[in-house]
Amino acid sequence: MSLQYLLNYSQYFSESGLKVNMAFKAIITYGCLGALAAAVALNQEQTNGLSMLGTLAAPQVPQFLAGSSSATEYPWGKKNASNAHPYKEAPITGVTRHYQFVVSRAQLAPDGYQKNMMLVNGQFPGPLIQANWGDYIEVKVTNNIDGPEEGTSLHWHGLLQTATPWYDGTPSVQQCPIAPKATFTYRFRADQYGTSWYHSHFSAQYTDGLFGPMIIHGPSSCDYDIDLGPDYFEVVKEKGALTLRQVESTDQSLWLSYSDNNLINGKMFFDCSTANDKRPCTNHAPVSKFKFQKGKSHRLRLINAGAEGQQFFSIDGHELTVIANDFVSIKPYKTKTVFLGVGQRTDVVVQANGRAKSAYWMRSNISTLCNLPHQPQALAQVYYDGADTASQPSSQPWPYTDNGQCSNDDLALTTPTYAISPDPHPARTFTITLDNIVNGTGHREWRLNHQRFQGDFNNALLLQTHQRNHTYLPEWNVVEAGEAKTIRLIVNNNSTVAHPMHIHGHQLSVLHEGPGFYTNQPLTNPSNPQRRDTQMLRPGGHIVVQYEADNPGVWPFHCHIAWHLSLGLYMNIVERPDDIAALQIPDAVAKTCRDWNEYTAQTVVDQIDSGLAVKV
Ligand SMILES: *[C@@H]1O[C@H](CO)[C@@H](O)[C@H](O)[C@H]1NC(C)=O
Ligand SMILES: *[C@@H]1O[C@H](CO)[C@@H](O)[C@H](O)[C@H]1NC(C)=O
Ligand SMILES: *[C@@H]1O[C@H](CO)[C@@H](O)[C@H](O)[C@H]1NC(C)=O
Ligand SMILES: *[C@@H]1O[C@H](CO)[C@@H](O)[C@H](O)[C@H]1NC(C)=O
Ligand SMILES: *[C@@H]1O[C@H](CO)[C@@H](O)[C@H](O)[C@H]1NC(C)=O
Ligand SMILES: CC(=O)N[C@H]1CO[C@H](CO)[C@@H](O)[C@@H]1O
Ligand SMILES: [Cu+2]
Repeated sequence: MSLQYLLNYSQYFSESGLKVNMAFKAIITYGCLGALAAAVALNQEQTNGLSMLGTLAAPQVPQFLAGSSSATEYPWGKKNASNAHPYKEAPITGVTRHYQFVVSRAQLAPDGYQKNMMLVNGQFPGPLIQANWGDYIEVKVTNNIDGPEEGTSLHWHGLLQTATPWYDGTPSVQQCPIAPKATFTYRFRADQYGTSWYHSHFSAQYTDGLFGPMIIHGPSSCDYDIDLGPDYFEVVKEKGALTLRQVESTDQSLWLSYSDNNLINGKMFFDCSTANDKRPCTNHAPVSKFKFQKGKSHRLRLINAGAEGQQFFSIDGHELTVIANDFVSIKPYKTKTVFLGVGQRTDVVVQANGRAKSAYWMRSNISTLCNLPHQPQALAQVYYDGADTASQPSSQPWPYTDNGQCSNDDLALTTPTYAISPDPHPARTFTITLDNIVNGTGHREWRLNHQRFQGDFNNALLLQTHQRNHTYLPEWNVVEAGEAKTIRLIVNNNSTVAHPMHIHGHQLSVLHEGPGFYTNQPLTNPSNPQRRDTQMLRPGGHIVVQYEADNPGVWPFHCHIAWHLSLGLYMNIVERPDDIAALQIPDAVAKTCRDWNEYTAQTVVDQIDSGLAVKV
């Protein structure tokens, strides 16, 4: 670690009001990276339950699934990444992919430190959902969470849910939580193609491991030989969630939340000497391993599934060709490092042109200028065919300096392969301030549009709007866009922290981003701007995003950092209420509310956060 690095790090803490000496904690944890010696390692079941992800035995992903056409012909025929509208021209395949998910508690030690987790089918990360573009996906979710019981709800990140806005999976918005012992079946179209993930949208659950990858096979802007499948990073808090005392405190050093480790595909090691309780811990958890075939090109599907943590991803000695951001195919460009905020995905193709039979480190570093990690560095090992997979790589990282902007790659670099020109005169423009205040009773609040969000699990906004009932409590933070055809959001960040802003039900055309509040600067690539479902908002900066209101529903727009979401950084946008009233919503959706109301009539549910992220 260079001196420069350390100085920047300290400076960040001073700016956010933290004690500078906290920066030195990171140095201690860094020491443990040197201790990556071969030693008694935990087995796969102890670290990841029934998942094989992160091992050399993890199955490769095919280019598409058989079922709707012959095995040699693409199910999407001659549609490609530049000639077919990516949201409106999904092929009609007539195929449904069925999944059965049982959600339950478990104890695993992904990085050596035993954690109470919540899993799908006993796997961490959860099972891979795969479909071809245009297929339907049907997921039957059974809530077996017990000891104690809890509700649950799954969100299919980035999918548009066109014509099925009730299956988006946000409790208090499109449904009530799935009650303990109850089952709810989601059925929605694979309406876009590329890489994404699903995760619980109920309180603490996704930070406890309740998430998994979702791959939708479709055209690609670049050919490749081998699909290595999902490549996750996520941060974990080993030392337990924030206490209520911490949340209520106005002392930032108590209130800001540290992450404790950073994992790739659910694996990393941990320095047990930093643990502060007596749960079982070993320093020798294995890291993820990947196979490369010399001379072949490999597609990696990067997913930032973290609770916080903007990440820099790289592979020593290998360049990355970026081919997609979120569900959007882009014109390929080369880079050594790619930046992902929480909730974002980037697909890269890597040419295996390293030395035969050699090994390299794959790295995902949390930006220490933009986040508060105790241990920012995640490592994984890449082995060429014939390499000794018991040996450690000795490769060196690309030189890299974090500029501390906490922003995605320059918008001018990222051009979608299918151009969509947003209307220069949107019907509605909402200018929204994002800020962070201490309220009248001394509580910390994260706010969008001057309001902290707090959901009501016993009510679903889509269902009440369907009844033409537009009486919304202020804390539900509802913005009514009426029948407007295009919606522009200008978000000014009046806080010193970066936020990955995510929308449901749409892709955002990102028309501008930068430092300071927006002052009508000319738009970037106005005829074909970058589109994505999650866009970084810099500290003190702004984003200008726009979408076509072609999807009647109640759509969340929120920061994807779990601790911020938990303290209210969230709003709902009601889109085309007249069309919502005409929707034919299956009764199973309203039944989630009847079941939840019945359950909560007998049990007191302790909902002390916004309901949507971290239980504090
Ligand atoms: C997509 O197909 C069109 C023909 O419809 C062709 O001109 C174009 O080069 C193709 N683009 C890609 C990225 O394959
Ligand atoms: C990741 O961290 C390592 C160790 O601090 C550093 O050498 C490397 O340059 C970093 N890479 C990126 C892309 O941030
Ligand atoms: C401040 O926030 C807390 C926690 O959200 C809430 O319980 C309290 O009512 C708020 N106080 C005011 C004055 O809004
Ligand atoms: C409308 O919704 C509000 C909030 O959920 C509820 O309190 C009220 O009873 C509803 N009104 C009618 C007429 O159902
Ligand atoms: C931003 O926050 C500062 C206090 O930190 C406040 O004085 C200012 O009015 C805020 N600006 C906006 C646009 O809300
Ligand atoms: C975080 C940030 O940039 N805050 C600034 C927001 O704007 C006000 C003026 O309206 C400045 O005083 C803050 O420093
Ligand atoms: Cu945030």
